[in-house]
Formats: sequence, structure tokens, C-alpha cells
Amino acid sequence: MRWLSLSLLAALLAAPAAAQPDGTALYGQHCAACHGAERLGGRGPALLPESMGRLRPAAAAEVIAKGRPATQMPGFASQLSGSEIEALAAHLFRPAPAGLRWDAAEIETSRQVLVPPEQLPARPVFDADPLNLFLVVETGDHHVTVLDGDRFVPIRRFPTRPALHGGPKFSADGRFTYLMSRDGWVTKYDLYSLQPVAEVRAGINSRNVALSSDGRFVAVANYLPRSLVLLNAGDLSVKRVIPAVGLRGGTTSRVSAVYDARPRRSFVVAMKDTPEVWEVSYDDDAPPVYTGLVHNHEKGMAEGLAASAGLFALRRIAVEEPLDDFMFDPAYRNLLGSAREGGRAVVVNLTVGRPVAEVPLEGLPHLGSGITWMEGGRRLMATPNLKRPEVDVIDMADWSIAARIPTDGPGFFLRSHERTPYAWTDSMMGAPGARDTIQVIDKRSMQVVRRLRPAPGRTAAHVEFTRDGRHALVSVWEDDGAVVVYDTETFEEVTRLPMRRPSGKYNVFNKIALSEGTSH
Ligand code: DHE
Repeated sequence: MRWLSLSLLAALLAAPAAAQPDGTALYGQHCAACHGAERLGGRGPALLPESMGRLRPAAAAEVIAKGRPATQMPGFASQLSGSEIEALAAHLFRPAPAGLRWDAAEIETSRQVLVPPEQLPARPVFDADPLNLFLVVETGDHHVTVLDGDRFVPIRRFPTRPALHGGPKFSADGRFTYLMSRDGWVTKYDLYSLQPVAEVRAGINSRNVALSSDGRFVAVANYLPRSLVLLNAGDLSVKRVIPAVGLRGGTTSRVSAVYDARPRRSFVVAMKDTPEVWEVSYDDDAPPVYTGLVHNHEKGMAEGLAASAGLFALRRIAVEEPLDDFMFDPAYRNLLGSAREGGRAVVVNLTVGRPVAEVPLEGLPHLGSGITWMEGGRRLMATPNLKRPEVDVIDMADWSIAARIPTDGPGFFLRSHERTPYAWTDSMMGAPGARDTIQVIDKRSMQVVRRLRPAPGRTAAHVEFTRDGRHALVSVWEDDGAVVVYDTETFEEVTRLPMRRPSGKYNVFNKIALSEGTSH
């Protein structure tokens, strides 16, 4: 017995160490068909560190093992060992392939015009009010539902690219909408004929899109590659790719977001890594803007004073530290940007091109979800706070804090409408037990006056009003969730529609009329 054990031990010691599973090979075998050989995405989403968001390797391993419900992602637990799954998850967090290019040529190659304009009908193919439609983005199974905002019945439900993010943007007449996925796909969809008409991949990992108020251009903010892409809004062809190279020392930056500043005829751009705010004009006759130093991409170095004028003239506004998340006053004279670490917001005056004030805001205000309203002759601006259980209200005349309204937990979204004295917010960033409540704030008394629980124990978030402000649509933000419609005077439930994690709802009229109670 003793002899056998010793010989077994000797054999074990002599055997080569068990080979580590090869993540690259496993990826090629099991994932590449859907997610692309280079992890750039295909039928499934891109699997690069930039695309993973807040997902950590352990959570990625769990998805590989169990799959994702309601999507085409199967679980691999029965085919792969634990260490193989771990190796595969680690492979996904390796940097993007060296030398990856996604420039004008690659963007153009991805572009498809699906329906030429001359084949589009002159009128809507349905009898609902085309300006009171809602788009409901269902991220649970990557679909959009087009909803009749008077009768609350779906008119069409169509599949989208995986992981749409940010608000869809609408043409001024409300006919076309532009949807963007985190993998950089921009889809132009015709709401009259209810079909996609053009599509392009403007980036590998993108943040959001903006549509110029004259309807000519779509701007796309990219993390990967680090660029701002300007497309023709008509056929989505590339107009210009602007690499996000910083003013000082040629550092590059991820582009956090881009916004249309309608009265200025420009796009305002937030940079994640460089202390600059960009303004890109879409006015053909924009006067020259001068920049102290500018990076010459061909020479790979900084050069002296440069001027640009006319269409796409680029103005850079230096700030002390990168400002990420923006909110504007209605005239687009000032923007309020939050510093990355939170604790304060900075007011940048776009007319003079420099910071002019600071607002002490504890926690992390979510300015992108901010709204404004008039009260007692003052324009107030309110923002949810991602880290504190409060809604912060700021007097835009002198940037003082007008109120801190206590809520049930940190929130993500805030919404109102000109025709209601109430603003509705969530606590979806709060403790699990506190995420199921929508709190109704009276804009006059600045207090929570009502609490609604659309589905007890389940996350409630994101509200959008109908065109007339009489109804509010609330998401039950779960894979088997719902959109719940409330009467905004009685707070009674009117109806509920089952939906797959309805992340956002967008009313065509409120968006094109730039309602002060919604995002733009
Ligand atoms: Fe968003 C809008 C940034 C995480 C759902 N989000 C936006 C916008 C920006 C932004 C800049 C405005 C774009 C626009 O409409 O043009 N979001 C960020 C982040 O930096 C953050 C915190 C981290 C990230 O992963 O990017 C982030 N966002 C999320 C989520 O985790 C949410 C809750 C779920 C999801 O789908 O990813 C989420 N973001 C949304 C939604 C909007 C949005 C639904 C549109 C709101 C609207 O009503 O307009």
C-alpha cells in the first residue's frame, strides 16, 4: 500500500503541470461567431474592456456560465469547466487589438441605406397622433416599442442593436429618430413607415448622439476610438471625424457626450480625460475661433495659434479639470458641468468661454437628468443625486442652492412637464429595498408630496409625460417589467403594459418642443 502511494506520488510529480486553458482559443471556438473575431461585436455586443461598463471579470464569468435571460446569449456551464470560463472571462478584459482603426473609411464601409427616401410614404401608415408617440427602449431583449400616447397601445415593436443608450434624437418634424447603441451603431428610423432606413457604425464604443437643430448633422461621441464623428443626417455618410486630442501636450480623451445647443447652432462636447469643453459649430458662416496651441495629427506635435472658421469650426474652452456630465440653461448661455469626483459643479459661460461660478453640490449630481422651471420669477434647475438621497435645486440667477429635497434614496432620473406642478423622481441608486418608489415633488413647495409604488419590491425608474402632461409613464425596470401609466392629477393608475426592462421612454412632441421638463 505504502509502495503504491509512493509510486503514485512519483508519477504525479513527473507529470507535466495541467495546461492553463487558452482564453484566446476558447473565444475563437465559442464566442467569435456572434461577438466577432476581434471582439468588436456582431450579432452579439462587442466584448472589449470599454464595452464592459461596470461589469467585473467575476460577473462576466457568471454570464458566460449562465447566459443572459431573454437574449440569445446561452449559458456555457455544461460545456466548459470553471477554469475555462475564467480564462474566457479574462480574455474579454484584454485591451482592444493593437492598431485597431475605426476611421472614416471603416465607418463608411459599415454604412447601409436600407430604404431610399423616394420609397418612403408621405403620411404615417397608422392613425395615431404622430407627435404623441412614445418610443420605449426595452433593453431586456433589445427592442423598441412604438406606443400610441393617446390610447396607450403598442403600434410596432422592433429589434434593435444590443444595448441602446441615451435618448433617441428626433428630427424637427418628429418624423425620423436616431437611435444609438453602446457599440456605436447609429440607426435612423422612419416613424411614418415604421422601419429603419439607414444604419452606420460610427464607433466601437460610443456614448450618445446629438442631432443638429437644422436637421443636417448627427454628432456621435466615442470612447473608442477617442473621437467625435459628424455624419450627414440624411444618409448617415461621414462628414468629418475629429480625433479627441487635447490642447495641452497632445493627450487624447474619451468623448463623454455631445449635445445640440440649438440657439448657438453648435454641438457642445464633454471630454472625459482632458480639462476642456469643445464647441463645434454647424453654422456655415461661423466666425473664426482662435486656439493657442493645436495638435497637428500628421506631424504628431503641437503647433502655434490656429484659427478655424465656418462649418465645424472648433472652439476649445479650457477648464480646471475634466467636466463630465452637462446641463444647460434654456438659452444655452451657460452650462453646468460636474467634476468627476463630485462635490461641486462648475458653471461655464459659453459666450465668454470660461468658468464663471461654482455650485457646492455634495455627492454626485446627475446633471444630464436635470430639469428647469420658473417659480416666483426665478428659473430653478433641479438634478437628482447619484450618491445622496436628495434632489438638489439651484437658482440659475446666482447659482445658489435653492433647496435640497430629501428623497428615499439616491436617484437617476427626474422629469416634469410645463402643465403639471409636480416633478417625478426615483431612488434607483438606493438600497435594494428602497428602489421601488417614485416620489412626486411639488415644484412650488419643493417637498415630496406623494409616493407611488408601481410594483412593490421591484425597481421603478424613468418617467416621461404625454404631450399634454396629463399622463406620466413609469418604468418597472425589470426583465419582466412594465410601463405603468398614471393620471398626473389623481395619481391613479390608468393602465400597465408588460415590457422587457423598459429603460427609457421618449415622447416625440416633448422632445421636439424642447419641453423644460424632459431631457433633450
Ligand atoms: Fe446613461 C442618458 C451617461 C449609465 C440609462 N447617460 C445618458 C446620457 C449620458 C449618459 C451622457 C445623455 C445622453 C443623451 O441622451 O444624449 N450613463 C452615462 C454614464 O456615464 C453612466 C453613469 C455610466 C455608463 O455606463 O455609461 C451611465 N445610463 C447608465 C445606466 O447604467 C443606465 C441606467 C442603463 C443603461 O441602459 O445603460 C443608463 N442613460 C440611460 C438612459 C438615458 C441615459 C435611459 C436617457 C435618459 C433620457 O431620458 O433622456
